[in-house]
Amino acid sequence: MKGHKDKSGIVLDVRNLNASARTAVLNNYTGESGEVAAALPGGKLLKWVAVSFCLVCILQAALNISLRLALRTDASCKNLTEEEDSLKKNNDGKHHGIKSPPASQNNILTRERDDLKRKLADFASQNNILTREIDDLKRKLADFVSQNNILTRERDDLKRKLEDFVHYAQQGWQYFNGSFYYISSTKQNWQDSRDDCLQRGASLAIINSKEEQKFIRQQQETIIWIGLTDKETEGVWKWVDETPLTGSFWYSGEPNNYRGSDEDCVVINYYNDENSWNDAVCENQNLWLCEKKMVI
Ligand code: MMA
Ligand code: CA
Repeated sequence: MKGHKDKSGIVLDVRNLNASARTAVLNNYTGESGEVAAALPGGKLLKWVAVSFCLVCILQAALNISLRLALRTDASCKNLTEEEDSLKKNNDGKHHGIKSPPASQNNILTRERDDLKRKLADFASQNNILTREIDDLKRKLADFVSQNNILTRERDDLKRKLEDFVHYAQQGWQYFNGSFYYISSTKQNWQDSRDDCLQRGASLAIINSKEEQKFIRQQQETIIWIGLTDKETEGVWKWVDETPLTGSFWYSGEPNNYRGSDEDCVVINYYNDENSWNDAVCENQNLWLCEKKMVI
């Protein structure tokens, strides 16, 4: 066999190569001295081919592994996404009623609905009770307000009465059985005396009982006008408050219109006697007795 031997001793047959390939091979295998190597370096080429082949194989293997891994990851990702979507749908359905719930879910909802219905009924009944209670309280409040108004009026009334008591007591009036009495320190005719008592918020004394008659006689030391007159109709005696005379304490022989004089006004004259009244001329000047009835 005719061929070229390279440094490793491998024989490279170039006879079957075409002209250009042969030239290339031979150029590659030119010696250090520039002359064409008698034996072509076929061993080195083979080595490179083998190495290249190995590299290609390794690359192929790496590619395979990468592709497999990529595919597997892609598949598992797809699985996970599907699973996630399914869970999402399920969850959305629960909350928004998009998806009809399973039977157990339906039972729970029915129970919840019934519970809420019962609670609503309870609330309605409780509401009725509270409404009645509110109405009751409103009525009670109105009663309290009205009672309060009555008590306020009573308090104000008592206040005024107390103020009256203080006022008359401080002015030196004497209190007896529901009335204050005052004997003047100056003398006037009957009409002026009457007017003076009115100005003091009182009237000339009106005597309605033995006790009152006795009390007045004990207070006086002289003749005093009282609130009895027959000025309007002779012989018809009337108190200044327009009430007629029922019980009287005329002194013996009175009233007498003494010797034809017009005696129309009454004085307590004979104060040592229980029957102490005398009819006298109204223009006479006398002390007078005012009475202020205190309504308790
Ligand atoms: C006085 C006078 C009269 C009374 C007689 C009684 C003198 O007049 O007070 O009114 O009736 O006394 O004697
Ligand atoms: Ca008389």
